[in-house]
Amino acid sequence: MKKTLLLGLTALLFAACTRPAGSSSSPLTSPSESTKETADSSSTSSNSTSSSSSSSSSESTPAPDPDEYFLIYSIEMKGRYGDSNLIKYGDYEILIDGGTRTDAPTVQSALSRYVEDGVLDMLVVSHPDADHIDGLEKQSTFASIDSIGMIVENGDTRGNGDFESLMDRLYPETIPMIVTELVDKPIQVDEDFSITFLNQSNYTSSSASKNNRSIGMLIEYKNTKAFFGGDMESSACNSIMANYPNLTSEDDYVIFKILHHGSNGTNSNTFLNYLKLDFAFVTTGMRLNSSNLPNYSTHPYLEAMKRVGVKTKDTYWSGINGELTIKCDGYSASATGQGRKTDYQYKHNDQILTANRDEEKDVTFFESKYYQMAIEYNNAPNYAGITID
Ligand SMILES: [Ca+2]
Repeated sequence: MKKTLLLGLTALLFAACTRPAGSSSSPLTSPSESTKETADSSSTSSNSTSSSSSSSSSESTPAPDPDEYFLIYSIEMKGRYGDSNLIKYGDYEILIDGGTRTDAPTVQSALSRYVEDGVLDMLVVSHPDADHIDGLEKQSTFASIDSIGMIVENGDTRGNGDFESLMDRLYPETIPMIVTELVDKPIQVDEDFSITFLNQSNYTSSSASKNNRSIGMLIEYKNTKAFFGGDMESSACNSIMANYPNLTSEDDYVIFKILHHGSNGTNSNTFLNYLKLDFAFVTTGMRLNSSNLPNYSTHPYLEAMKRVGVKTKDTYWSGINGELTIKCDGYSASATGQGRKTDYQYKHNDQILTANRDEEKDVTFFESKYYQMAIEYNNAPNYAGITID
């Protein structure tokens, strides 16, 4: 990526799109300061989930510094589908999407706990579908946020009027930017951490589906590249692959937010091969069937998750774990959950059982009873190498 432009351009961007309000939006203190508490609280339960995720680091890379990392919070969604993720690097936070209206209190809670300086440095709306933007249309969501450094939208006017008027009322000093103004101009938060908005042809296509106009972002930190693409479907994925033939390499540690809540119509083998992923997670509300059992024909679709599992068993879902904290030191990542807020049931030996929330706080998707049931009844591959006892 073009890291040469950066520091000066970033300063210009921030100066151009914001008028500072109250507290400063300037990045960064040391990430070790404000994230220490989370790191300490998560270190006691990372056990087996973190052990297998460092395989792709090359032998020549330096030993990771335990005080240097960034975090991704995959927020537990309760609404239909729903997508909201908060990224935190020191005092620099990026919120990507805000879930459904039902999810607004949960997103508000995450913002109040993790944006300790009251400055949300970047807010990205991947695309204005209800399950991504409605949670951002309630004033209460932003109760703890004094200012927003930067707002980025994809320019789609279908369904974002309420969001724009709320932002204009709450944060009139922050002028929303359209992603086409930002593509390929990395925002360098410090020498290690950068955000690049990726170019794809659908941003300017009025005939493209809303999903296919989703914003593509690459977050880079040391040896890690984390890809976020909202609800991108094949047209958008094809455009990304054409525009960035070498977006990642085998030497990178690649984190992937599974596209479109784990839709089966996207997350193709071609795209997964292209990304060379090492770690994956999906954000979507759990939609059980009428018997309170897993529904493998909705998000996240079993077939899509099976494709991801071929690439990495380090795959997580906040629907299983509850609010998920993904900690990445630049060379590998680990995940821990807070425990989900609702129950689901699963079938084993034709008995209906309730999955244990505490036991599933830190498990991978493939270790969960949700997936283990599919091994028994849907011939799903046993990626985790365990069986229901
Ligand atoms: Ca901040």
